[in-house]
Amino acid sequence: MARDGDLGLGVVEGDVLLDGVGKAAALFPAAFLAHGRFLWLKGHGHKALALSAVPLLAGCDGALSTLAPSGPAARDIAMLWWAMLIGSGLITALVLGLLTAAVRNNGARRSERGWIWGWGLGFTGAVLVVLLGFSLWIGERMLARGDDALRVGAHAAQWEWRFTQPGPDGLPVQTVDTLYIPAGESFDVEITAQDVIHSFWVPQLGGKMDAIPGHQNLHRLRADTPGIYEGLCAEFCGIGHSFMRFTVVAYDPTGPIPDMSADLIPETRP
Ligand SMILES: [Cu+2]
Repeated sequence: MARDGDLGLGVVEGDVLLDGVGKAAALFPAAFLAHGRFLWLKGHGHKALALSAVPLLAGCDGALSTLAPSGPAARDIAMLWWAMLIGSGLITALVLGLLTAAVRNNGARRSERGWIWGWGLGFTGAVLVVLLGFSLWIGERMLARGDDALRVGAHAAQWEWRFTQPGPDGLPVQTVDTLYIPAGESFDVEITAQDVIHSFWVPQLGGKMDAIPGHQNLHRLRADTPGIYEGLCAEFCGIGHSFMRFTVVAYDPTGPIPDMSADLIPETRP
């Protein structure tokens, strides 16, 4: 049987990479303009381009944005995302430069060997190795460490999330679609599912982790500050998939545990 987190590591990395590539393709170069890194560009055309970035960048903030991290795992993912955006931007610039040079070359022949082995294989391979190493390093940092961190449960079923966490008297209580955790402390989520594969995701706290029937994945997270964090199922799991939203309530651990009565699962319910 796979060790806890083994399967999840691959899931996290795959999602991080795919999300990064997709968002990089969608936002570059507009993101750089709006973040003021290439403000030497002058002229009305560039102003129009910068203005066009505004609606795109509106998606960079908000409760479900990976670019508004509120915990160490989410910060690592955001850092990887920015690294991939910058890297893909530089490679795009390189390819466009080579394309321009080829068009201006007027048919003069050059050695193909250096291009194929140097740029085609060497450069591409180096970029992929660096990105793979970076994503593995970040994925490793997200694994549960086997220490005495608080453990909570997340059980996915069509179409709700059932959470288990310490209640006001310290005993475990089950809630539906709301998870209560102390802010500023690392905690591990034991994630599993009842029927089909779902995926636990709180974008502001960390990456995605699959919820698999008959298997338990551990996911280490932390919320830096008290607040309300939005979560959702990130794996299409059937016709009610869009209903599988949930809330993470991070409370001040120096104060009382909040009242959970509105979210408790009735004992009469199967
Ligand atoms: Cu789903």
